[in-house]
Amino acid sequence: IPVLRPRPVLWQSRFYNPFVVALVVITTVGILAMIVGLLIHFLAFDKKTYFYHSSFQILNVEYTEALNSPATQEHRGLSERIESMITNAFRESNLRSEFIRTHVVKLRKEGSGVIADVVMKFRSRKRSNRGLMKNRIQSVLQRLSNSGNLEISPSNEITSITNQDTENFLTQECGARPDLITLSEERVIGGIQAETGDWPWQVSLQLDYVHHCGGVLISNSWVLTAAHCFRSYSQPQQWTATFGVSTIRPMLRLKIRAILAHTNYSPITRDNDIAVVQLDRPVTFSRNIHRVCLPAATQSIIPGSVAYVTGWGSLTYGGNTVAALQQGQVRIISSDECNEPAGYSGSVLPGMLCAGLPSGAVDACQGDSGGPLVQEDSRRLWFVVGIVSWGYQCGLPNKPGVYTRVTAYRDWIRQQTGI
Ligand code: 4AZ
Repeated sequence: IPVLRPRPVLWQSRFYNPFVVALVVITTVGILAMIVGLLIHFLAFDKKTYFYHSSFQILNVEYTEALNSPATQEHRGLSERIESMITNAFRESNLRSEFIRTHVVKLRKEGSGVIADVVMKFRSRKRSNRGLMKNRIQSVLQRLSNSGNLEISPSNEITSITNQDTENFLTQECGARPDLITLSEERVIGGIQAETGDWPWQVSLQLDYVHHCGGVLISNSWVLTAAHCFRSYSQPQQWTATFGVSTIRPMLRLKIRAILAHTNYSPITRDNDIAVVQLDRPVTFSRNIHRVCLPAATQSIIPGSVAYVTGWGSLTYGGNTVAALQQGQVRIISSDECNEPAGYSGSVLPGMLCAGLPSGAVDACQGDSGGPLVQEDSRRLWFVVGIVSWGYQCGLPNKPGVYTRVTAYRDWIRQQTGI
Protein backbone atom coordinates (compact mmCIF):
# COMPACT_ATOMS: atom_id res chain seq x y z
CA ILE A 1 0.00 0.00 0.00
CA PRO A 2 1.55 3.24 -1.02
CA VAL A 3 1.99 5.81 1.74
CA LEU A 4 1.34 9.29 0.61
CA ARG A 5 3.56 11.91 2.25
CA PRO A 6 1.58 14.94 3.27
CA ARG A 7 1.87 17.80 0.77
CA PRO A 8 2.60 20.56 3.30
CA VAL A 9 6.06 19.10 3.92
CA LEU A 10 6.90 19.53 0.29
CA TRP A 11 5.55 23.07 0.34
CA GLN A 12 7.52 23.81 3.51
CA SER A 13 10.77 22.52 2.08
CA ARG A 14 10.25 24.74 -0.93
CA PHE A 15 9.62 27.72 1.32
CA TYR A 16 13.01 27.23 2.97
CA ASN A 17 14.74 26.77 -0.35
CA PRO A 18 17.94 28.88 0.04
CA PHE A 19 17.58 30.21 -3.54
CA VAL A 20 14.15 31.60 -2.83
CA VAL A 21 15.39 33.19 0.40
CA ALA A 22 18.28 34.78 -1.47
CA LEU A 23 15.91 36.07 -4.14
CA VAL A 24 13.65 37.67 -1.54
CA VAL A 25 16.61 39.29 0.26
CA ILE A 26 18.11 40.63 -2.97
CA THR A 27 14.77 42.04 -4.11
CA THR A 28 14.21 43.75 -0.75
CA VAL A 29 17.72 45.24 -0.70
CA GLY A 30 17.28 46.36 -4.31
CA ILE A 31 14.01 48.12 -3.57
CA LEU A 32 15.51 49.81 -0.49
CA ALA A 33 18.54 50.96 -2.51
CA MET A 34 16.24 52.42 -5.14
CA ILE A 35 14.24 54.31 -2.52
CA VAL A 36 17.44 55.69 -0.93
CA GLY A 37 18.79 56.59 -4.38
CA LEU A 38 15.60 58.43 -5.34
CA LEU A 39 15.61 60.27 -2.00
CA ILE A 40 19.21 61.38 -2.49
CA HIS A 41 18.44 62.35 -6.06
CA PHE A 42 15.46 64.51 -5.17
CA LEU A 43 17.07 66.03 -2.08
CA ALA A 44 20.49 66.77 -3.51
CA PHE A 45 20.82 66.31 -7.25
CA ASP A 46 17.46 67.29 -8.61
CA LYS A 47 18.71 70.88 -8.65
CA LYS A 48 18.75 73.41 -11.41
CA THR A 49 20.61 76.71 -11.64
CA TYR A 50 18.80 79.97 -12.20
CA PHE A 51 20.34 83.27 -13.29
CA TYR A 52 18.92 86.73 -12.71
CA HIS A 53 19.94 90.20 -13.78
CA SER A 54 19.21 93.45 -12.01
CA SER A 55 20.28 97.07 -12.40
CA PHE A 56 20.79 98.78 -9.06
CA GLN A 57 20.80 102.51 -8.85
CA ILE A 58 23.33 103.68 -6.25
CA LEU A 59 21.95 106.96 -4.94
CA ASN A 60 24.78 108.18 -2.72
CA VAL A 61 27.78 107.64 -5.00
CA GLU A 62 28.69 110.21 -7.61
CA TYR A 63 29.86 108.87 -10.96
CA THR A 64 33.50 109.57 -11.87
CA GLU A 65 35.61 108.43 -14.83
CA ALA A 66 37.57 106.16 -12.46
CA LEU A 67 34.45 103.97 -12.17
CA ASN A 68 34.61 103.27 -15.88
CA SER A 69 37.54 100.82 -15.72
CA PRO A 70 37.65 97.62 -13.63
CA ALA A 71 41.36 98.30 -13.07
CA THR A 72 40.81 101.19 -10.65
CA GLN A 73 40.53 100.90 -6.88
CA GLU A 74 37.31 102.96 -7.11
CA HIS A 75 35.68 100.41 -9.42
CA ARG A 76 36.96 97.46 -7.44
CA GLY A 77 35.94 99.00 -4.10
CA LEU A 78 32.39 99.93 -5.13
CA SER A 79 31.81 96.61 -6.93
CA GLU A 80 33.02 94.70 -3.87
CA ARG A 81 30.72 96.68 -1.57
CA ILE A 82 27.72 95.97 -3.80
CA GLU A 83 28.63 92.28 -4.16
CA SER A 84 29.09 91.79 -0.42
CA MET A 85 25.86 93.67 0.40
CA ILE A 86 23.90 91.36 -1.92
CA THR A 87 25.75 88.26 -0.69
CA ASN A 88 25.12 89.14 2.96
CA ALA A 89 21.45 89.88 2.30
CA PHE A 90 20.94 86.42 0.79
CA ARG A 91 23.09 84.67 3.41
CA GLU A 92 20.84 86.15 6.10
CA SER A 93 17.61 85.30 4.27
CA ASN A 94 15.59 82.14 3.74
CA LEU A 95 17.31 81.85 0.36
CA ARG A 96 20.70 81.19 1.96
CA SER A 97 20.91 77.63 0.65
CA GLU A 98 19.77 78.59 -2.85
CA PHE A 99 22.06 81.62 -3.34
CA ILE A 100 25.36 80.79 -5.09
CA ARG A 101 27.08 83.95 -6.20
CA THR A 102 26.71 87.47 -7.55
CA HIS A 103 28.91 89.64 -9.72
CA VAL A 104 28.80 93.31 -10.71
CA VAL A 105 29.17 93.16 -14.48
CA LYS A 106 29.31 96.88 -15.15
CA LEU A 107 29.14 100.26 -13.47
CA ARG A 108 27.64 103.00 -15.60
CA LYS A 109 26.62 106.62 -15.41
CA GLU A 110 23.02 107.70 -14.87
CA GLY A 111 22.61 111.42 -14.40
CA SER A 112 25.30 112.18 -11.86
CA GLY A 113 24.82 108.83 -10.14
CA VAL A 114 25.81 105.23 -10.79
CA ILE A 115 23.95 102.17 -12.04
CA ALA A 116 25.40 98.75 -11.30
CA ASP A 117 24.48 95.87 -13.61
CA VAL A 118 24.47 92.75 -11.51
CA VAL A 119 24.06 89.05 -12.28
CA MET A 120 23.07 86.54 -9.61
CA LYS A 121 23.08 82.74 -9.53
CA PHE A 122 20.80 80.48 -7.51
CA ARG A 123 20.37 76.75 -7.28
CA SER A 124 17.12 75.17 -6.29
CA ARG A 125 14.86 72.17 -6.78
CA LYS A 126 13.93 71.54 -10.40
CA ARG A 127 10.21 71.63 -9.72
CA SER A 128 10.28 74.74 -7.56
CA ASN A 129 8.03 77.55 -8.71
CA ARG A 130 9.99 80.12 -10.74
CA GLY A 131 7.49 82.92 -10.16
CA LEU A 132 7.60 82.33 -6.42
CA MET A 133 11.41 82.19 -6.53
CA LYS A 134 11.55 85.55 -8.30
CA ASN A 135 9.25 87.09 -5.68
CA ARG A 136 11.38 85.76 -2.85
CA ILE A 137 14.56 87.17 -4.47
CA GLN A 138 12.84 90.49 -5.09
CA SER A 139 11.77 90.77 -1.47
CA VAL A 140 15.32 90.11 -0.20
CA LEU A 141 16.65 92.77 -2.58
CA GLN A 142 13.93 95.20 -1.51
CA ARG A 143 15.18 95.06 2.07
CA LEU A 144 18.70 95.76 0.75
CA SER A 145 17.76 99.35 -0.09
CA ASN A 146 18.39 100.66 3.39
CA SER A 147 21.13 98.41 4.69
CA GLY A 148 24.85 99.14 4.76
CA ASN A 149 26.16 102.54 3.79
CA LEU A 150 25.20 102.33 0.15
CA GLU A 151 21.87 103.84 -0.70
CA ILE A 152 20.25 101.62 -3.26
CA SER A 153 17.12 102.67 -5.08
CA PRO A 154 14.34 100.35 -3.89
CA SER A 155 12.64 100.12 -7.28
CA ASN A 156 15.03 97.60 -8.83
CA GLU A 157 13.40 95.03 -11.07
CA ILE A 158 14.96 91.62 -11.53
CA THR A 159 14.90 89.70 -14.79
CA SER A 160 15.26 85.99 -15.19
CA ILE A 161 18.03 85.30 -17.72
CA THR A 162 19.53 82.18 -19.32
CA ASN A 163 23.08 80.97 -18.70
CA GLN A 164 23.83 82.06 -22.27
CA ASP A 165 22.74 85.62 -21.33
CA THR A 166 24.99 85.49 -18.25
CA GLU A 167 27.84 84.28 -20.43
CA ASN A 168 27.23 87.14 -22.88
CA PHE A 169 27.23 89.74 -20.09
CA LEU A 170 30.56 88.49 -18.75
CA THR A 171 32.39 87.92 -22.03
CA GLN A 172 31.70 91.50 -23.12
CA GLU A 173 33.69 92.73 -20.11
CA CYS A 174 37.40 92.03 -19.67
CA GLY A 175 39.24 89.34 -17.75
CA ALA A 176 36.61 86.65 -17.06
CA ARG A 177 37.79 83.03 -17.01
CA PRO A 178 35.36 80.04 -17.19
CA ASP A 179 34.69 79.91 -13.42
CA LEU A 180 33.48 83.52 -13.43
CA ILE A 181 31.55 83.16 -16.70
CA THR A 182 29.45 80.42 -15.09
CA LEU A 183 29.44 82.14 -11.64
CA SER A 184 30.67 78.85 -10.22
CA GLU A 185 31.78 78.47 -6.62
CA GLU A 186 35.09 76.77 -7.16
CA ARG A 187 38.10 77.76 -9.19
CA VAL A 188 40.71 75.24 -10.18
CA ILE A 189 43.74 75.56 -12.38
CA GLY A 190 45.43 72.19 -12.52
CA GLY A 191 48.07 70.60 -14.71
CA ILE A 192 50.11 72.27 -17.37
CA GLN A 193 47.88 71.76 -20.40
CA ALA A 194 45.22 74.40 -20.90
CA GLU A 195 41.66 73.40 -21.72
CA THR A 196 39.34 75.12 -24.20
CA GLY A 197 38.39 78.57 -22.95
CA ASP A 198 40.86 78.58 -20.05
CA TRP A 199 42.85 81.58 -21.31
CA PRO A 200 40.41 83.15 -23.79
CA TRP A 201 42.64 86.17 -24.45
CA GLN A 202 45.67 84.13 -25.58
CA VAL A 203 46.69 84.78 -29.20
CA SER A 204 49.19 82.98 -31.44
CA LEU A 205 50.97 85.36 -33.82
CA GLN A 206 51.96 83.35 -36.85
CA LEU A 207 54.51 84.06 -39.54
CA ASP A 208 53.50 82.37 -42.80
CA TYR A 209 51.00 80.23 -40.81
CA VAL A 210 53.64 79.01 -38.31
CA HIS A 211 53.48 79.98 -34.64
CA HIS A 212 56.14 82.57 -33.91
CA CYS A 213 55.08 84.54 -30.83
CA GLY A 214 52.36 84.77 -28.23
CA GLY A 215 50.09 87.77 -27.78
CA VAL A 216 47.14 88.86 -25.69
CA LEU A 217 43.79 90.28 -26.76
CA ILE A 218 43.21 93.68 -25.06
CA SER A 219 40.16 94.79 -27.11
CA ASN A 220 38.16 93.35 -29.99
CA SER A 221 40.78 94.54 -32.47
CA TRP A 222 44.10 94.98 -30.65
CA VAL A 223 46.66 92.41 -29.49
CA LEU A 224 49.44 93.28 -27.05
CA THR A 225 52.78 91.54 -27.66
CA ALA A 226 56.59 91.99 -27.65
CA ALA A 227 58.49 94.29 -30.03
CA HIS A 228 61.29 91.75 -30.55
CA CYS A 229 58.86 89.41 -32.37
CA PHE A 230 58.96 91.79 -35.36
CA ARG A 231 62.70 92.45 -35.61
CA SER A 232 63.20 90.49 -38.83
CA TYR A 233 59.62 90.41 -40.04
CA SER A 234 57.79 93.69 -39.76
CA GLN A 235 55.31 93.41 -42.67
CA PRO A 236 51.72 92.90 -41.46
CA GLN A 237 50.97 90.86 -44.64
CA GLN A 238 53.30 88.06 -43.45
CA TRP A 239 51.40 87.61 -40.22
CA THR A 240 48.13 86.09 -39.01
CA ALA A 241 46.65 85.84 -35.51
CA THR A 242 44.92 82.67 -34.30
CA PHE A 243 42.63 82.06 -31.34
CA GLY A 244 41.90 78.88 -29.38
CA VAL A 245 44.14 76.45 -27.48
CA SER A 246 45.49 74.68 -30.57
CA THR A 247 47.76 76.43 -33.07
CA ILE A 248 47.18 73.79 -35.73
CA ARG A 249 43.39 73.68 -35.46
CA PRO A 250 42.61 77.26 -34.42
CA MET A 251 39.06 78.37 -33.66
CA LEU A 252 39.65 81.56 -35.64
CA ARG A 253 42.37 83.01 -37.85
CA LEU A 254 42.58 86.70 -38.75
CA LYS A 255 44.88 88.81 -40.87
CA ILE A 256 46.93 91.60 -39.34
CA ARG A 257 46.28 95.19 -40.42
CA ALA A 258 49.09 96.98 -38.59
CA ILE A 259 52.08 96.34 -36.33
CA LEU A 260 53.08 99.17 -33.99
CA ALA A 261 56.29 98.31 -32.15
CA HIS A 262 57.74 100.66 -29.53
CA THR A 263 60.10 102.99 -31.40
CA ASN A 264 62.58 102.93 -28.51
CA TYR A 265 62.84 99.14 -28.34
CA SER A 266 66.50 98.28 -27.82
CA PRO A 267 67.71 94.81 -28.90
CA ILE A 268 70.81 95.36 -26.73
CA THR A 269 69.20 96.22 -23.37
CA ARG A 270 65.80 94.76 -24.41
CA ASP A 271 64.22 97.90 -22.99
CA ASN A 272 60.70 98.81 -24.25
CA ASP A 273 60.00 95.30 -25.59
CA ILE A 274 56.36 96.03 -26.37
CA ALA A 275 54.18 96.21 -29.49
CA VAL A 276 50.50 96.39 -30.36
CA VAL A 277 49.04 94.61 -33.36
CA GLN A 278 45.80 95.63 -35.02
CA LEU A 279 43.57 92.86 -36.36
CA ASP A 280 42.12 93.09 -39.84
CA ARG A 281 38.61 93.10 -38.37
CA PRO A 282 37.17 93.11 -34.86
CA VAL A 283 36.50 89.73 -33.24
CA THR A 284 33.08 88.95 -31.78
CA PHE A 285 33.67 88.11 -28.14
CA SER A 286 32.51 84.68 -27.00
CA ARG A 287 33.13 82.28 -24.13
CA ASN A 288 36.38 81.13 -25.74
CA ILE A 289 37.63 84.38 -27.26
CA HIS A 290 37.60 87.62 -25.29
CA ARG A 291 39.85 90.28 -23.84
CA VAL A 292 41.99 90.40 -20.72
CA CYS A 293 41.92 93.46 -18.42
CA LEU A 294 44.69 96.06 -18.59
CA PRO A 295 46.00 97.19 -15.19
CA ALA A 296 46.06 100.85 -14.16
CA ALA A 297 49.48 102.54 -14.52
CA THR A 298 49.51 102.96 -10.74
CA GLN A 299 48.76 99.30 -9.96
CA SER A 300 51.58 97.84 -7.84
CA ILE A 301 52.69 94.32 -8.69
CA ILE A 302 53.43 92.62 -5.38
CA PRO A 303 56.55 90.43 -5.05
CA GLY A 304 55.56 86.92 -3.97
CA SER A 305 52.08 87.11 -5.50
CA VAL A 306 50.93 84.33 -7.84
CA ALA A 307 50.84 84.82 -11.61
CA TYR A 308 50.29 82.55 -14.62
CA VAL A 309 52.23 82.47 -17.85
CA THR A 310 50.73 80.80 -20.92
CA GLY A 311 52.04 79.93 -24.34
CA TRP A 312 53.00 77.45 -27.04
CA GLY A 313 56.72 77.90 -26.42
CA SER A 314 59.26 75.10 -26.13
CA LEU A 315 59.27 72.93 -23.02
CA THR A 316 63.08 72.98 -22.84
CA TYR A 317 65.63 75.50 -24.06
CA GLY A 318 66.40 74.68 -27.69
CA GLY A 319 63.29 72.51 -28.05
CA ASN A 320 60.35 72.86 -30.45
CA THR A 321 57.22 74.88 -29.92
CA VAL A 322 54.11 72.85 -29.07
CA ALA A 323 50.64 72.75 -30.63
CA ALA A 324 48.64 72.67 -27.36
CA LEU A 325 48.57 75.72 -25.08
CA GLN A 326 50.53 75.29 -21.82
CA GLN A 327 50.05 77.13 -18.54
CA GLY A 328 52.50 77.65 -15.68
CA GLN A 329 52.11 79.06 -12.18
CA VAL A 330 54.91 81.39 -11.10
CA ARG A 331 55.43 84.13 -8.49
CA ILE A 332 56.41 87.76 -8.91
CA ILE A 333 60.05 88.43 -7.97
CA SER A 334 61.13 91.94 -6.91
CA SER A 335 63.46 93.72 -9.33
CA ASP A 336 65.99 94.17 -6.50
CA GLU A 337 66.17 90.43 -5.92
CA CYS A 338 66.22 89.76 -9.66
CA ASN A 339 69.12 92.18 -10.12
CA GLU A 340 71.38 90.47 -7.54
CA PRO A 341 74.79 89.28 -8.82
CA ALA A 342 73.66 85.63 -8.86
CA GLY A 343 70.64 86.74 -10.93
CA TYR A 344 70.69 89.30 -13.71
CA SER A 345 73.13 91.75 -12.00
CA GLY A 346 71.42 94.98 -12.92
CA SER A 347 70.03 94.09 -16.37
CA VAL A 348 66.43 94.23 -15.17
CA LEU A 349 65.33 97.79 -15.96
CA PRO A 350 62.35 99.67 -14.44
CA GLY A 351 60.16 98.72 -17.42
CA MET A 352 60.76 95.02 -16.73
CA LEU A 353 59.30 92.52 -14.28
CA CYS A 354 60.70 89.17 -13.10
CA ALA A 355 58.58 86.10 -12.35
CA GLY A 356 59.48 82.50 -11.65
CA LEU A 357 59.99 79.91 -8.92
CA PRO A 358 63.10 79.59 -6.70
CA SER A 359 63.89 76.21 -8.28
CA GLY A 360 63.27 77.61 -11.75
CA ALA A 361 61.01 74.63 -12.53
CA VAL A 362 58.27 76.74 -14.13
CA ASP A 363 59.23 79.35 -16.71
CA ALA A 364 58.49 80.82 -20.11
CA CYS A 365 60.74 79.73 -22.97
CA GLN A 366 61.41 80.26 -26.67
CA GLY A 367 58.16 80.77 -28.54
CA ASP A 368 56.34 82.08 -25.46
CA SER A 369 57.65 85.57 -26.26
CA GLY A 370 54.98 88.24 -26.57
CA GLY A 371 52.55 86.13 -24.53
CA PRO A 372 50.88 87.22 -21.30
CA LEU A 373 51.77 86.96 -17.62
CA VAL A 374 48.42 87.37 -15.84
CA GLN A 375 47.17 87.86 -12.28
CA GLU A 376 43.71 87.54 -10.75
CA ASP A 377 42.24 90.35 -8.66
CA SER A 378 40.00 90.06 -5.59
CA ARG A 379 36.89 89.94 -7.84
CA ARG A 380 38.31 87.12 -9.98
CA LEU A 381 39.08 89.34 -12.96
CA TRP A 382 42.35 88.67 -14.77
CA PHE A 383 44.88 91.37 -15.64
CA VAL A 384 47.90 91.21 -17.94
CA VAL A 385 50.85 92.41 -15.86
CA GLY A 386 53.71 91.18 -18.04
CA ILE A 387 54.68 90.30 -21.61
CA VAL A 388 57.17 87.44 -22.07
CA SER A 389 60.40 89.19 -23.10
CA TRP A 390 63.69 87.48 -22.22
CA GLY A 391 65.70 85.38 -19.78
CA TYR A 392 68.91 83.39 -19.58
CA GLN A 393 67.79 80.09 -21.14
CA CYS A 394 64.73 78.58 -19.45
CA GLY A 395 63.88 77.13 -16.07
CA LEU A 396 67.27 77.67 -14.42
CA PRO A 397 67.45 78.62 -10.72
CA ASN A 398 68.23 82.34 -10.18
CA LYS A 399 67.46 82.99 -13.84
CA PRO A 400 63.72 83.70 -13.85
CA GLY A 401 61.71 84.87 -16.82
CA VAL A 402 61.84 88.60 -17.51
CA TYR A 403 58.68 90.30 -18.69
CA THR A 404 57.79 93.75 -20.01
CA ARG A 405 56.15 95.54 -17.06
CA VAL A 406 52.74 96.42 -18.55
CA THR A 407 51.92 99.09 -15.92
CA ALA A 408 55.01 101.06 -17.05
CA TYR A 409 53.60 101.17 -20.60
CA ARG A 410 49.94 101.77 -19.76
CA ASP A 411 50.04 105.28 -21.23
CA TRP A 412 51.98 104.14 -24.32
CA ILE A 413 49.24 101.55 -24.99
CA ARG A 414 46.58 104.26 -24.71
CA GLN A 415 48.49 106.54 -27.07
CA GLN A 416 48.81 103.79 -29.70
CA THR A 417 45.36 102.23 -29.50
CA GLY A 418 43.06 104.57 -27.61
CA ILE A 419 42.37 101.76 -25.10
C1 4AZ B 1 63.06 83.45 -25.93
O1 4AZ B 1 64.14 83.18 -26.46
C2 4AZ B 1 62.95 83.37 -24.46
N1 4AZ B 1 63.02 81.96 -19.69
C3 4AZ B 1 61.77 83.73 -23.85
C4 4AZ B 1 61.66 83.65 -22.47
C5 4AZ B 1 62.72 83.21 -21.72
C6 4AZ B 1 63.89 82.83 -22.32
C7 4AZ B 1 64.01 82.91 -23.70
C8 4AZ B 1 62.54 83.15 -20.24
O2 4AZ B 1 62.08 83.79 -26.58
